[in-house]
Amino acid sequence: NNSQGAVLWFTGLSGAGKTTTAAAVERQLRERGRRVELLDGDELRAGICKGLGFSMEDRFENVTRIAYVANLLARNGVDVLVSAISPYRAMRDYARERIPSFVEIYVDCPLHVCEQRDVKGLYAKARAGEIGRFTGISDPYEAPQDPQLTLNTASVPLEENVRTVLAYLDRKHRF
Ligand code: GGZ
Repeated sequence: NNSQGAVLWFTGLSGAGKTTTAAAVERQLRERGRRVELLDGDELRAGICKGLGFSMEDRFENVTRIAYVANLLARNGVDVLVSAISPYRAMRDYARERIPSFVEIYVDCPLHVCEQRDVKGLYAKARAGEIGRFTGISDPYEAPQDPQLTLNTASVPLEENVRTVLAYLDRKHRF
């Protein structure tokens, strides 16, 4: 169906490369003339998800709001790239059930690599106990069991992962 946009749902640990990969895919889709929106969990937490913390309930609420907006956009023909840890299987199942064009993309990167990167210094703070409930350290991450795509960002270059996503869309959504 061409009128429905795809929702590419990037899930994975903090620092795994969800936003970097999604942003690179976004650029490629724009170049192909598609209308695209990137919904980034971390950014939306300053906007429509303001005030939410990192308890299980708040993370569910966060993902519920993101899924709602993603679905609105997708049904109007916009491709949506979601970048959110979305650590629980149940919350991703919730999004999948509501979004017909949902594509689960597991951004797979070993914890120790994310921790070495520690782009924002959050892992160090989590290890020091300065941030509680930090995903992968003191809070769970349930890896997808049957994602449409798995992108390994520790061993595969960004460009190759982008090509994998685009090839998938060509195959399944006839972009
Ligand atoms: C996980 C946290 C936490 C805790 C702050 N646990 O890598 P980042 O920094 O830029 O993105 C992470 C972001 C997580 O927001 P999400 O909306 O993606 O999470 S969820 O889907 O679970 O609702 C991280 C930062 O916020 N961050 N504290 N305790 N990540």
